[in-house]
Amino acid sequence: MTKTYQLLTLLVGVVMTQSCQTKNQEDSTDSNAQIEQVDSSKSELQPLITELYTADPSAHVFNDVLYIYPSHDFESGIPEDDLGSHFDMKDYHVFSMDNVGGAIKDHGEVLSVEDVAWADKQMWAPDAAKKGDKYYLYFPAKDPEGIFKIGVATSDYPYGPFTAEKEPIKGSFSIDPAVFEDSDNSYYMYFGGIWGGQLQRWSNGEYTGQDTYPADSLPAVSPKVAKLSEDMLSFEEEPKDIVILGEDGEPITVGENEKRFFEAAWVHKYNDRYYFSYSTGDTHNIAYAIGESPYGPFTYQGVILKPVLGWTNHHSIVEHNGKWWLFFHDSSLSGGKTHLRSVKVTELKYNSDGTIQTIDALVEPL
Ligand code: FUB
Repeated sequence: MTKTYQLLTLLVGVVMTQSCQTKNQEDSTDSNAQIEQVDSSKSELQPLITELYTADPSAHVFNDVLYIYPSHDFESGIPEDDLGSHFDMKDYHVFSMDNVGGAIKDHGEVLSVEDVAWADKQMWAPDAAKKGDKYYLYFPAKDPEGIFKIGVATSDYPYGPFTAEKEPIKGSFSIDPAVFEDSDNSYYMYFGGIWGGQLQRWSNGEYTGQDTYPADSLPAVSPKVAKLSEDMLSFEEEPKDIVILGEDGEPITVGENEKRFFEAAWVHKYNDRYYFSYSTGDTHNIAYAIGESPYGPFTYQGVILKPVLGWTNHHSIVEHNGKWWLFFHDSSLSGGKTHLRSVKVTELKYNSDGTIQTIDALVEPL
C-alpha cells in the first residue's frame, strides 16, 4: 500500500467512523436470518447490501436469476497489516436478485469455516459454478499451518447450504479462485494473489515459505489456470502460468506496477474472445487483457475500474437481460475502513472494437 493512499484511507476512516456511528452498520451475527428483502432500487453506486458487509462479489446467472457469491467482511479487531490479517472472515452468505435494481434476497449463511475440516481461518474471495443439477462453491482459506489452499463445497441449490469436501483441492494454493465455463462446457479455475495471498511463496507447485519476487525488469508473478475435472472437485492438470503481455508483446514486468497482476482474477467471453481481468493491488486498478484461448496469453488493454474507496479492488463481470454488469466493492458504507466493504454494481459498456469503457466509481464515504 503506498504511504499516501494508506494515510488517505486512514484519515477518511477515522473521520467517517465518528460521523457514521448512528448508522449502526455492525455486522449481523444472526447469519441464519431468513430471506431478507433489501430495496436496491437506487442501486447505482449505492451498496446493494447494507445489513452486513460484503466484498469480492462473484456474480453468476443460474436459471435466469442473478446470484452473488461474496466474501462476508466483519470486524474481527485484528490490526491491519500487509498480509491482510485483518480480513479474518469466517463464513459466506449468498444473495440473489431477479434483475439489477430489483429486491435482493439474503439466503443466510451457506458455509462456515467451522464446517470445513481442513480450514482454519480467513475465508477470502469465493466463486461458484453450476454443472448439470449441481452447484459448486470454491473458496480459499488458510489451513492450520497458515498456508492458503482452495476448497470446494457442493449443493443441490445455487443458494446452498454447501457441504465442503474434507480436503482442499489437490495441487491448489493461494487465493481468489474464479471458475469460468467455456462454450464447450469445459471449466477452468483461475487463481492466485501476491503479498498476503502467498502466490510468491510457491515454486513449481511447492510451498517455499519465502516471499520471492523477481527483479523489476523481469516478468511479474503469474496468476494460474487449471482445467477442472469432470466431477468439478479436482484439477485435471497441473496449474499453468497465465502470461499477460504488454502492448509491445513482451510479458508485463514486476516494475509495471499499474498493470501487473496482483489478485482477483476473473474471466469472461465476449464476441468469442477471452477477457482476463484482475486487480493491480497496490495501484488499485481493475485492469484487463484479451486472449484467444482460456489459457492465454492475454494482451493488456487498459483499466476497467479505477481505484475505489478503500485499499482493495475486486470485481466480476456478467451478462444479464441483454446488458453487461460490473460487480465490485468499496468501503463507502463503513466510512472508508479497508476491511469492511460493500458490494455495488454498475453497467459495463464495450466500444465497437471490443475494448471496455473505463469506469470511475470513486465516491465519498456514506
Ligand atoms: O477479501 C479478502 C481479499 O481482499 C480478497 O481475497 C482479495 O481479492 C481482496 O479483495
